[in-house]
Amino acid sequence: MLKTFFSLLVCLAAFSLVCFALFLFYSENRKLFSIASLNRETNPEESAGPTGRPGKSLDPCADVPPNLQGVLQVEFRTNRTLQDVRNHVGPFLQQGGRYRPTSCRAKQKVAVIIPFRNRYEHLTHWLYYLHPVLMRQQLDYGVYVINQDGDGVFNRAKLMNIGFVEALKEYDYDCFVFSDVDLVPIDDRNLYRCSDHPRHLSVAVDKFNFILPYATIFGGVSALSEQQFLKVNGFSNTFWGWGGEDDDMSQRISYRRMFISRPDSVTGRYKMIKHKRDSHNDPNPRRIQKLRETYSNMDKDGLNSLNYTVREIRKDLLYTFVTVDVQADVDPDVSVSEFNQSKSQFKTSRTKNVSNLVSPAIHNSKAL
Ligand code: UD2
Ligand code: MN
Repeated sequence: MLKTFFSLLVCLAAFSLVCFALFLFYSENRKLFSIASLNRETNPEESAGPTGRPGKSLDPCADVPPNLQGVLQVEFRTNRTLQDVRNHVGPFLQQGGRYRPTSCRAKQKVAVIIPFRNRYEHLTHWLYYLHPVLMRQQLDYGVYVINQDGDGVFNRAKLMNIGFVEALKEYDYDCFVFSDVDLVPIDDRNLYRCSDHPRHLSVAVDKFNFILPYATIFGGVSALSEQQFLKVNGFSNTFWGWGGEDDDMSQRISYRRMFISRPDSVTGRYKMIKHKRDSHNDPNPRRIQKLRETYSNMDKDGLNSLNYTVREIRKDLLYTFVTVDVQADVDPDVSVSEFNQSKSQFKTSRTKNVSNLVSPAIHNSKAL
Protein backbone atom coordinates (compact mmCIF):
# COMPACT_ATOMS: atom_id res chain seq x y z
CA MET A 1 0.00 0.00 0.00
CA LEU A 2 2.78 2.37 1.09
CA LYS A 3 4.82 1.36 -1.95
CA THR A 4 1.93 2.22 -4.32
CA PHE A 5 1.50 5.57 -2.59
CA PHE A 6 5.19 6.40 -3.00
CA SER A 7 5.30 5.44 -6.67
CA LEU A 8 2.19 7.61 -7.19
CA LEU A 9 3.96 10.50 -5.49
CA VAL A 10 7.08 10.02 -7.64
CA CYS A 11 4.93 9.93 -10.78
CA LEU A 12 3.16 13.13 -9.71
CA ALA A 13 6.47 14.91 -9.03
CA ALA A 14 7.87 13.79 -12.39
CA PHE A 15 4.72 14.99 -14.15
CA SER A 16 4.91 18.43 -12.45
CA LEU A 17 8.58 18.71 -13.43
CA VAL A 18 7.77 17.97 -17.07
CA CYS A 19 4.95 20.55 -17.01
CA PHE A 20 7.23 23.17 -15.49
CA ALA A 21 9.95 22.49 -18.07
CA LEU A 22 7.38 22.77 -20.87
CA PHE A 23 6.12 26.06 -19.45
CA LEU A 24 9.67 27.47 -19.27
CA PHE A 25 10.42 26.35 -22.79
CA TYR A 26 7.22 27.88 -24.12
CA SER A 27 7.61 31.27 -22.43
CA GLU A 28 11.27 31.50 -23.47
CA ASN A 29 10.29 30.74 -27.05
CA ARG A 30 7.63 33.42 -26.98
CA LYS A 31 10.17 35.94 -25.74
CA LEU A 32 12.60 34.89 -28.43
CA PHE A 33 9.88 35.07 -30.98
CA SER A 34 8.89 38.64 -30.15
CA ILE A 35 12.50 39.85 -30.01
CA ALA A 36 13.26 38.05 -33.26
CA SER A 37 10.27 39.60 -34.99
CA LEU A 38 11.33 43.11 -33.91
CA ASN A 39 14.91 42.40 -34.99
CA ARG A 40 13.63 41.21 -38.32
CA GLU A 41 11.86 44.54 -38.67
CA THR A 42 14.87 46.57 -37.69
CA ASN A 43 17.87 44.84 -39.16
CA PRO A 44 18.94 47.16 -41.97
CA GLU A 45 21.28 44.53 -43.46
CA GLU A 46 18.32 42.47 -44.53
CA SER A 47 16.36 44.83 -46.62
CA ALA A 48 17.58 48.39 -46.85
CA GLY A 49 19.07 49.36 -50.17
CA PRO A 50 22.81 49.96 -50.55
CA THR A 51 22.44 53.65 -49.70
CA GLY A 52 20.82 52.82 -46.39
CA ARG A 53 17.52 54.16 -47.64
CA PRO A 54 14.60 51.74 -47.64
CA GLY A 55 15.01 49.78 -50.85
CA LYS A 56 12.47 50.76 -53.45
CA SER A 57 12.31 47.07 -54.28
CA LEU A 58 10.74 46.20 -50.93
CA ASP A 59 7.20 44.94 -51.04
CA PRO A 60 4.63 47.23 -49.46
CA CYS A 61 3.75 46.35 -45.87
CA ALA A 62 0.54 44.41 -45.33
CA ASP A 63 -2.74 46.28 -44.92
CA VAL A 64 -3.12 44.66 -41.54
CA PRO A 65 0.26 44.63 -39.77
CA PRO A 66 1.04 41.03 -38.75
CA ASN A 67 2.50 41.57 -35.25
CA LEU A 68 -0.32 43.50 -33.60
CA GLN A 69 -1.32 42.39 -30.10
CA GLY A 70 -4.85 43.79 -29.81
CA VAL A 71 -5.80 44.90 -26.31
CA LEU A 72 -2.84 46.29 -24.33
CA GLN A 73 -2.05 46.54 -20.63
CA VAL A 74 -1.45 50.22 -19.87
CA GLU A 75 -0.38 51.40 -16.42
CA PHE A 76 0.65 54.91 -15.42
CA ARG A 77 1.24 54.42 -11.71
CA THR A 78 4.83 53.30 -12.11
CA ASN A 79 8.04 55.26 -11.82
CA ARG A 80 9.39 55.44 -15.30
CA THR A 81 12.31 57.52 -16.51
CA LEU A 82 13.23 58.60 -20.00
CA GLN A 83 16.34 56.46 -19.65
CA ASP A 84 14.15 53.39 -18.99
CA VAL A 85 12.29 54.19 -22.19
CA ARG A 86 15.52 54.70 -24.13
CA ASN A 87 16.74 51.30 -22.92
CA HIS A 88 13.40 49.73 -23.80
CA VAL A 89 12.89 51.02 -27.35
CA GLY A 90 16.09 52.94 -28.17
CA PRO A 91 17.86 50.11 -30.02
CA PHE A 92 15.18 50.19 -32.69
CA LEU A 93 15.12 53.97 -33.19
CA GLN A 94 17.11 56.56 -35.02
CA GLN A 95 17.87 59.98 -33.52
CA GLY A 96 14.80 62.23 -33.37
CA GLY A 97 12.36 59.41 -32.59
CA ARG A 98 12.49 58.09 -36.15
CA TYR A 99 11.68 54.58 -37.25
CA ARG A 100 10.77 52.69 -40.36
CA PRO A 101 10.23 49.01 -40.97
CA THR A 102 12.97 47.32 -42.93
CA SER A 103 11.22 44.13 -43.97
CA CYS A 104 8.63 45.99 -46.06
CA ARG A 105 7.85 49.44 -47.44
CA ALA A 106 5.68 51.40 -44.98
CA LYS A 107 2.26 52.34 -46.28
CA GLN A 108 2.51 55.89 -44.96
CA LYS A 109 5.09 58.38 -43.72
CA VAL A 110 3.64 59.68 -40.50
CA ALA A 111 4.67 62.67 -38.38
CA VAL A 112 3.25 62.36 -34.87
CA ILE A 113 2.87 65.83 -33.40
CA ILE A 114 2.44 66.51 -29.69
CA PRO A 115 1.53 70.01 -28.43
CA PHE A 116 3.45 70.38 -25.21
CA ARG A 117 4.45 72.43 -22.20
CA ASN A 118 5.69 71.12 -18.89
CA ARG A 119 4.16 67.63 -18.99
CA TYR A 120 7.38 65.63 -18.82
CA GLU A 121 5.97 62.74 -16.80
CA HIS A 122 3.14 62.30 -19.31
CA LEU A 123 5.61 62.41 -22.17
CA THR A 124 7.63 59.58 -20.63
CA HIS A 125 4.54 57.34 -20.41
CA TRP A 126 3.47 58.32 -23.91
CA LEU A 127 6.85 57.41 -25.41
CA TYR A 128 7.02 54.17 -23.45
CA TYR A 129 3.72 52.92 -24.84
CA LEU A 130 3.52 54.55 -28.26
CA HIS A 131 6.89 53.69 -29.77
CA PRO A 132 6.31 49.91 -29.65
CA VAL A 133 2.76 50.37 -30.95
CA LEU A 134 3.88 52.53 -33.89
CA MET A 135 6.68 50.05 -34.67
CA ARG A 136 4.26 47.11 -34.69
CA GLN A 137 2.00 49.16 -36.96
CA GLN A 138 4.92 49.21 -39.44
CA LEU A 139 4.87 52.96 -39.94
CA ASP A 140 7.66 55.10 -41.30
CA TYR A 141 7.31 57.68 -38.54
CA GLY A 142 8.87 60.48 -36.52
CA VAL A 143 7.80 61.98 -33.18
CA TYR A 144 7.74 65.79 -32.84
CA VAL A 145 7.16 67.41 -29.46
CA ILE A 146 6.30 71.06 -30.02
CA ASN A 147 7.10 72.85 -26.80
CA GLN A 148 5.61 76.30 -26.10
CA ASP A 149 8.30 78.55 -24.69
CA GLY A 150 7.55 80.88 -21.77
CA ASP A 151 4.54 81.34 -19.52
CA GLY A 152 2.12 82.98 -21.93
CA VAL A 153 -1.35 81.64 -22.59
CA PHE A 154 -1.17 78.13 -24.08
CA ASN A 155 -2.13 77.66 -27.72
CA ARG A 156 -2.52 73.98 -28.59
CA ALA A 157 -3.73 74.50 -32.17
CA LYS A 158 -0.94 76.87 -33.15
CA LEU A 159 1.62 74.39 -31.80
CA MET A 160 0.12 71.72 -34.02
CA ASN A 161 0.33 73.98 -37.10
CA ILE A 162 3.98 74.58 -36.24
CA GLY A 163 4.54 70.82 -35.92
CA PHE A 164 3.14 70.32 -39.41
CA VAL A 165 5.48 72.94 -40.92
CA GLU A 166 8.59 71.87 -38.98
CA ALA A 167 8.10 68.14 -39.67
CA LEU A 168 7.72 68.78 -43.40
CA LYS A 169 11.04 70.63 -43.41
CA GLU A 170 12.71 67.38 -42.33
CA TYR A 171 11.04 64.67 -44.33
CA ASP A 172 8.43 64.05 -46.94
CA TYR A 173 5.67 63.07 -44.51
CA ASP A 174 2.27 62.40 -46.00
CA CYS A 175 0.22 61.91 -42.84
CA PHE A 176 0.06 63.94 -39.62
CA VAL A 177 -1.22 62.52 -36.35
CA PHE A 178 -1.89 65.18 -33.71
CA SER A 179 -1.92 63.75 -30.22
CA ASP A 180 -2.41 65.06 -26.71
CA VAL A 181 0.54 64.00 -24.57
CA ASP A 182 -1.75 62.34 -22.02
CA LEU A 183 -3.57 59.91 -24.32
CA VAL A 184 -2.43 56.32 -24.75
CA PRO A 185 -4.36 53.83 -26.91
CA ILE A 186 -5.23 50.56 -25.24
CA ASP A 187 -5.61 48.64 -28.49
CA ASP A 188 -2.83 48.59 -31.09
CA ARG A 189 -5.28 47.77 -33.91
CA ASN A 190 -6.09 51.50 -33.82
CA LEU A 191 -3.74 52.40 -36.67
CA TYR A 192 -1.98 55.78 -36.57
CA ARG A 193 -2.55 56.26 -40.29
CA CYS A 194 -4.53 58.64 -42.47
CA SER A 195 -7.55 57.65 -44.47
CA ASP A 196 -9.77 59.10 -47.19
CA HIS A 197 -11.26 61.55 -44.70
CA PRO A 198 -9.77 63.23 -41.61
CA ARG A 199 -9.72 60.63 -38.86
CA HIS A 200 -10.56 61.00 -35.19
CA LEU A 201 -8.75 58.22 -33.30
CA SER A 202 -9.54 58.83 -29.61
CA VAL A 203 -13.11 57.63 -29.85
CA ALA A 204 -13.58 56.01 -26.44
CA VAL A 205 -11.59 57.67 -23.66
CA ASP A 206 -11.81 56.34 -20.09
CA LYS A 207 -12.31 59.91 -18.82
CA PHE A 208 -15.55 60.06 -20.85
CA ASN A 209 -16.59 56.54 -19.73
CA PHE A 210 -15.50 55.13 -23.07
CA ILE A 211 -18.21 56.89 -25.05
CA LEU A 212 -18.03 59.59 -27.68
CA PRO A 213 -19.23 62.72 -25.84
CA TYR A 214 -20.73 64.27 -28.99
CA ALA A 215 -20.81 63.39 -32.69
CA THR A 216 -18.55 66.13 -34.05
CA ILE A 217 -15.79 65.88 -31.44
CA PHE A 218 -12.30 66.01 -32.94
CA GLY A 219 -10.10 66.58 -29.85
CA GLY A 220 -7.57 64.20 -28.39
CA VAL A 221 -5.89 62.26 -31.19
CA SER A 222 -6.61 62.97 -34.86
CA ALA A 223 -5.01 62.25 -38.22
CA LEU A 224 -5.04 64.32 -41.42
CA SER A 225 -3.16 63.75 -44.64
CA GLU A 226 -1.09 66.62 -45.98
CA GLN A 227 -3.76 67.37 -48.60
CA GLN A 228 -6.58 67.30 -46.04
CA PHE A 229 -4.66 69.63 -43.73
CA LEU A 230 -3.88 72.09 -46.52
CA LYS A 231 -7.49 71.98 -47.69
CA VAL A 232 -8.69 73.37 -44.33
CA ASN A 233 -5.76 75.80 -43.99
CA GLY A 234 -4.61 73.88 -40.90
CA PHE A 235 -5.88 74.79 -37.44
CA SER A 236 -6.83 78.29 -36.35
CA ASN A 237 -3.96 80.15 -34.66
CA THR A 238 -6.25 82.31 -32.59
CA PHE A 239 -7.65 79.97 -29.92
CA TRP A 240 -5.74 80.99 -26.79
CA GLY A 241 -6.28 78.90 -23.65
CA TRP A 242 -8.35 75.79 -23.20
CA GLY A 243 -11.10 74.67 -25.58
CA GLY A 244 -12.73 75.33 -28.92
CA GLU A 245 -9.75 74.72 -31.22
CA ASP A 246 -10.76 71.09 -31.83
CA ASP A 247 -14.37 72.02 -32.62
CA ASP A 248 -13.14 74.75 -34.96
CA MET A 249 -11.15 72.10 -36.88
CA SER A 250 -14.20 69.85 -36.94
CA GLN A 251 -16.18 72.70 -38.56
CA ARG A 252 -13.40 73.43 -41.05
CA ILE A 253 -13.55 69.79 -42.11
CA SER A 254 -17.28 69.87 -42.73
CA TYR A 255 -17.13 73.29 -44.49
CA ARG A 256 -14.64 71.74 -46.91
CA ARG A 257 -17.08 68.90 -47.54
CA MET A 258 -15.11 66.21 -45.76
CA PHE A 259 -16.31 63.81 -43.09
CA ILE A 260 -14.80 62.56 -39.87
CA SER A 261 -13.82 58.90 -40.02
CA ARG A 262 -13.34 56.85 -36.86
CA PRO A 263 -12.35 53.39 -35.67
CA ASP A 264 -15.06 51.45 -33.82
CA SER A 265 -15.52 52.10 -30.13
CA VAL A 266 -13.68 48.93 -29.09
CA THR A 267 -10.58 49.53 -31.19
CA GLY A 268 -10.66 53.26 -30.40
CA ARG A 269 -10.26 52.90 -26.63
CA TYR A 270 -7.83 55.17 -24.76
CA LYS A 271 -6.55 55.89 -21.29
CA MET A 272 -5.99 59.51 -20.33
CA ILE A 273 -3.38 60.18 -17.67
CA LYS A 274 -5.16 61.94 -14.82
CA HIS A 275 -4.27 65.62 -14.52
CA LYS A 276 -5.45 68.98 -13.25
CA ARG A 277 -5.95 71.97 -15.51
CA ASP A 278 -2.53 73.51 -16.18
CA SER A 279 -1.75 77.09 -15.26
CA HIS A 280 -1.90 79.55 -18.18
CA ASN A 281 -4.43 77.34 -19.95
CA ASP A 282 -7.73 78.50 -18.50
CA PRO A 283 -10.89 78.00 -20.55
CA ASN A 284 -11.01 80.51 -23.36
CA PRO A 285 -14.02 82.77 -22.67
CA ARG A 286 -14.23 83.69 -26.37
CA ARG A 287 -14.40 80.14 -27.67
CA ILE A 288 -18.19 79.94 -28.17
CA GLN A 289 -18.28 83.20 -30.11
CA LYS A 290 -15.24 82.21 -32.13
CA LEU A 291 -16.89 78.98 -33.20
CA ARG A 292 -19.60 81.07 -34.90
CA GLU A 293 -16.88 82.68 -37.02
CA THR A 294 -15.07 79.61 -38.34
CA TYR A 295 -16.56 79.86 -41.80
CA SER A 296 -15.62 83.49 -42.35
CA ASN A 297 -12.17 83.16 -40.72
CA MET A 298 -10.81 79.87 -41.96
CA ASP A 299 -9.33 81.18 -45.19
CA LYS A 300 -7.32 83.86 -43.44
CA ASP A 301 -6.56 82.27 -40.05
CA GLY A 302 -4.44 79.13 -40.26
CA LEU A 303 -1.34 77.86 -42.04
CA ASN A 304 -1.29 80.92 -44.28
CA SER A 305 -1.11 83.33 -41.31
CA LEU A 306 1.20 81.29 -39.07
CA ASN A 307 4.00 83.26 -37.40
CA TYR A 308 6.41 81.94 -34.81
CA THR A 309 10.05 81.77 -33.85
CA VAL A 310 11.96 78.54 -33.32
CA ARG A 311 14.03 78.84 -30.16
CA GLU A 312 15.68 75.44 -30.22
CA ILE A 313 15.50 72.10 -31.99
CA ARG A 314 16.85 69.27 -29.87
CA LYS A 315 17.18 65.72 -31.11
CA ASP A 316 16.71 62.98 -28.55
CA LEU A 317 16.73 59.32 -29.48
CA LEU A 318 13.03 59.21 -28.58
CA TYR A 319 11.74 62.47 -30.15
CA THR A 320 12.51 65.76 -31.81
CA PHE A 321 11.89 68.55 -29.30
CA VAL A 322 11.09 71.87 -30.95
CA THR A 323 10.84 74.84 -28.59
CA VAL A 324 8.93 77.74 -30.09
CA ASP A 325 7.88 81.25 -29.26
CA VAL A 326 4.23 81.46 -30.34
CA GLN A 327 3.94 85.16 -29.53
CA ALA A 328 1.52 84.52 -26.70
CA ASP A 329 0.10 87.29 -24.58
CA VAL A 330 0.95 87.21 -20.93
CA ASP A 331 -1.80 85.40 -19.07
CA PRO A 332 -4.12 88.13 -17.72
CA ASP A 333 -5.07 85.87 -14.80
CA VAL A 334 -1.57 85.89 -13.39
CA SER A 335 -1.27 88.22 -10.43
CA VAL A 336 1.24 91.07 -10.75
CA SER A 337 3.76 89.65 -8.29
CA GLU A 338 3.53 86.18 -9.81
CA PHE A 339 3.95 87.78 -13.19
CA ASN A 340 7.07 89.71 -12.19
CA GLN A 341 8.54 86.61 -10.65
CA SER A 342 7.87 84.40 -13.65
CA LYS A 343 9.02 87.15 -16.00
CA SER A 344 12.47 87.22 -14.44
CA GLN A 345 12.66 83.41 -14.46
CA PHE A 346 11.52 83.45 -18.05
CA LYS A 347 14.23 85.96 -18.97
CA THR A 348 16.94 83.79 -17.44
CA SER A 349 15.70 80.68 -19.17
CA ARG A 350 15.42 82.53 -22.47
CA THR A 351 18.97 83.79 -22.23
CA LYS A 352 20.06 80.27 -21.51
CA ASN A 353 18.05 78.91 -24.39
CA VAL A 354 19.26 81.50 -26.83
CA SER A 355 22.87 80.47 -26.27
CA ASN A 356 21.94 76.93 -27.30
CA LEU A 357 20.05 77.85 -30.39
CA VAL A 358 20.39 75.46 -33.24
CA SER A 359 18.75 77.53 -35.94
CA PRO A 360 16.77 80.50 -34.72
CA ALA A 361 14.64 81.93 -37.44
CA ILE A 362 11.33 83.60 -37.94
CA HIS A 363 9.08 81.29 -39.86
CA ASN A 364 6.13 82.35 -41.80
CA SER A 365 4.37 79.50 -43.43
CA LYS A 366 2.99 81.77 -46.18
CA ALA A 367 5.63 80.09 -48.29
CA LEU A 368 3.57 76.88 -48.17
C1 UD2 B 1 -9.48 68.16 -24.25
C2 UD2 B 1 -9.19 67.51 -25.60
C3 UD2 B 1 -7.93 68.15 -26.18
C4 UD2 B 1 -8.11 69.62 -26.37
C5 UD2 B 1 -8.53 70.25 -25.03
C6 UD2 B 1 -8.95 71.69 -25.15
C7 UD2 B 1 -9.98 65.21 -25.73
C8 UD2 B 1 -9.75 63.79 -25.37
N1 UD2 B 1 -9.02 66.08 -25.39
O1 UD2 B 1 -8.41 67.77 -23.39
O2 UD2 B 1 -7.56 67.56 -27.39
O3 UD2 B 1 -9.07 69.87 -27.37
O4 UD2 B 1 -9.63 69.56 -24.41
O5 UD2 B 1 -7.92 72.52 -25.51
O6 UD2 B 1 -11.00 65.54 -26.30
N2 UD2 B 1 -0.84 70.80 -22.90
C9 UD2 B 1 0.45 70.83 -22.35
N3 UD2 B 1 0.73 71.72 -21.37
C10 UD2 B 1 -0.21 72.60 -20.90
C11 UD2 B 1 -1.49 72.55 -21.44
C12 UD2 B 1 -1.80 71.63 -22.42
O7 UD2 B 1 1.34 70.05 -22.75
O8 UD2 B 1 0.15 73.37 -19.99
C13 UD2 B 1 -1.11 69.92 -24.06
C14 UD2 B 1 -1.02 68.45 -23.72
O9 UD2 B 1 -0.64 67.73 -24.87
C15 UD2 B 1 -2.45 68.17 -23.35
C16 UD2 B 1 -3.21 68.98 -24.41
O10 UD2 B 1 -2.43 70.16 -24.55
O11 UD2 B 1 -2.75 66.79 -23.37
C17 UD2 B 1 -4.66 69.30 -24.08
O12 UD2 B 1 -4.77 69.96 -22.83
P1 UD2 B 1 -5.52 69.25 -21.58
O13 UD2 B 1 -5.03 67.85 -21.45
O14 UD2 B 1 -5.41 70.13 -20.41
O15 UD2 B 1 -7.02 69.30 -22.05
P2 UD2 B 1 -8.21 68.18 -21.86
O16 UD2 B 1 -7.72 66.97 -21.16
O17 UD2 B 1 -9.39 68.84 -21.32
MN1 MN C 1 -5.88 65.94 -21.07
